[in-house]
Order: sequence, then C-alpha cells, then structure tokens
Amino acid sequence: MSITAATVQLLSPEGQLVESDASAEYLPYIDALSDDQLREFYRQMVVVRRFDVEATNLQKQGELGLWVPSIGQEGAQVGSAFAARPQDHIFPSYREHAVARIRGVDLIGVIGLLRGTTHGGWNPADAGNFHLYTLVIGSHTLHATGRAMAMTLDGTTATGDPDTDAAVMTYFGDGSTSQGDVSEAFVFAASYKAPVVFFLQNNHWAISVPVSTQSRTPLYLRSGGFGIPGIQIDGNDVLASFAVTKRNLDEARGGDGPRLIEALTYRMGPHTTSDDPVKYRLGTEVAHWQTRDPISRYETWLRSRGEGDLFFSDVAEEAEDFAADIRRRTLSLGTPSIDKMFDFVYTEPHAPLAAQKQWLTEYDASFGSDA
Ligand SMILES: Cc1ncc(C[n+]2csc(CCOP(=O)(O)OP(=O)(O)O)c2C)c(N)n1
Repeated sequence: MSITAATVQLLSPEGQLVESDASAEYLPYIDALSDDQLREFYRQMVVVRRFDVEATNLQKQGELGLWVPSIGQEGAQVGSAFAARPQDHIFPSYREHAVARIRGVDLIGVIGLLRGTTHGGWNPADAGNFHLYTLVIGSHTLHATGRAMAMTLDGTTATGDPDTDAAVMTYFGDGSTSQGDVSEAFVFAASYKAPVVFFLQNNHWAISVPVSTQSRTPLYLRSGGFGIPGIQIDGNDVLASFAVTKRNLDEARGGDGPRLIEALTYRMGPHTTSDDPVKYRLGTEVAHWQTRDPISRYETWLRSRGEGDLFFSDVAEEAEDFAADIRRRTLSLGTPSIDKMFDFVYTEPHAPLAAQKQWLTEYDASFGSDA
C-alpha cells in the first residue's frame, strides 16, 4: 500500500516540506515546536536505530535469545511518542523500542526480556505509564480500551483540563488487525466513547504474509464501520506522525472518542532475528523503502534549516556511547536462571513441569562449572 492523496505527509522523502491542504492543517503543530524539540526527534531516531543494531549483534553473538528489530519504523514511533502527554497510558506490542525510551524505559529492560533474565523488564508506573510488551498480537488493544473506559468512568479525562485529562494510545501491526481482539476493541472503544488512539504501524509484513493478503482495503478505512474516524499518514515522516497523533490524542482527551491512525511504514529488517525475509520478499521492494527512510529525509530537512555538522556528529557519538553502554550492561546481566523459566508458569506446583525442570537442571549441570 502506498502513499495516496489521502495520506497525510508533511515531509517528502526528499526532505522537503509538502504543500497541500493537509499540510496547511497540520504544519501549525510543527511550527509550535522549538528548535530543541525538533533536534530531539532526530536524536531519538538515531540513538534507537544504533541500539537496534547493537541488540541484533548481541543476539548473533549468543547474548540474547531473540531480537525484534524496529529499523525503519523510527519516524512513526518517535513522532507519535512525543505527541503523548505524561499522564497518558501507552500499550505497546513488542517492537516499540523508541516509544519505550521516550516514555522513560531504561532499554536494558527490553534487553533483559529478550535475554530471559526478566519476564517483564520495567514497572509501567516508573516508566511513563508505558505498559509491558505484549507478544500475543492484538490482545493489548483490548487492555488499552479497558484502561480508556476506566478513565471515562473514573472521570480522569474530558474535564477540560489539558494538564490532567488523560488518553490511551496502543501500538499494533497490520497483521494484528486480522485478530478478532482488534475488532472487539473497536466495538468497545466506540460504544463507550473511550479516549483511545489506535496507532497502527502498517510495516507491510506480518512475518511472511503481506498486508495485501491481510486486507483488501486500506486499513485506516476499517474503523469507519465501527464508528471510529480513521486517518492514514506517511509513517516514515516523523513530522506527520507527531502532528496527526497530537491532534488525535487531544480529541480523545477532550471527550470526542476513539481514533485510528494508520502509519504507512516498512520493516527494513527481519521480523525477528529468527526470520530470513529474503525467502519471501524482493530486494527491489526493500530498496524502494530505503529511499523513503525516516532519518535521512529528516536530516536533509534539518540541514536545510541551518543545522550544522557538529550537531550530527554529536548525535552519532552519543549513539555509539549508548550502544557501548548497552553492550557492557548486557554482558553483566548474567545468565537467565532455570528457576525463572519454570517457577511462574503455574501458581501451584505441577508434577510434569517439576520433572522437566529437574531434567533441565541436571542437563545444565552436566556441562560442569564452565557452562
Ligand atoms: C495471537 C497470536 N497469534 C499469532 C502469533 C504469532 N505471531 C507473532 S508476530 C506475528 C505477526 C504480527 O504482524 P504485525 O501485527 O503486522 O506486526 P509486526 O510484527 O509486523 O510488527 C504473528 C502472527 C502471536 N504472537 N499471537
């Protein structure tokens, strides 16, 4: 699915501001940002991309069980994350590393999750109400909707006070929309006029299934039948992601009900480090999306506004330092304990599970102390 006249785009792939009715409507949100805020968009995109590369390397070197790269999706994530207010609640899937960082999650928590040293990784109450990653695709759109319904019932939203009124935003993928949970979330959100923004990152692939198989219509049109306004944005345009999400969250907090944003983006890497995308997609498709990269177009735009080499080299250095720090801290996380793998599966002891645990403990011990 590609950009059409209906897609909100503020910054073209060539790094120039777009002149259109939509941009006239949304550019005031960008004009209200300071130079520091605009620089911060770039900084976060670059640091998280470098983090992603480091985590992939760590997985290849046997330090993580799995990695879930977000490369290519930084524009959608950074723009939307900065549009949220501190009191909002965010329900992610498993690829939202940039959103996690912006909300205040120490990304070593994500690393620990994929190393197996923790089942959670962070406490949402200490991490900007950024809830735990969810692997059961689509299920968290219901959790998000329930949270938003509670806000309405508790009166913590739509009071007219922008400093306290809260909303919920949930991130999910194109493949998840085929899960019944997402449709059920739409029903409840619409019925209860819940303040929830459904932020759909259409990265064009659900593992090896293309979005063209998942839906015969553009996904942003799907919510209309549920009574939820939907809008499509160029998800590789950090400015469009910020402006449109800001407007939609404001409307949700103001009592207008739920909204769907479909961000057209692309998963540049594999689904996870266990996946080989060469088996199911063409290099020409990947090359096409490389020309639409969210970071390079934004760099071009910042340079055209007068940002100099020093800023870009500082950010590159910060990203290197961040990656080095993550590597050092990953190596000191230790080895996941066998107990952790078994002890939280059932509340009561369970004979077959106990037997499995004993087998693994003995097998592990058979390697001696060097294992
Ligand atoms: C309920 C459920 N069914 C199947 C899976 C296996 N699964 C994991 S990721 C995935 C594809 C998800 O694609 P999408 O929603 O587009 O998100 P993306 O991974 O591309 O970000 C599937 C089918 C799962 N985790 N949960």
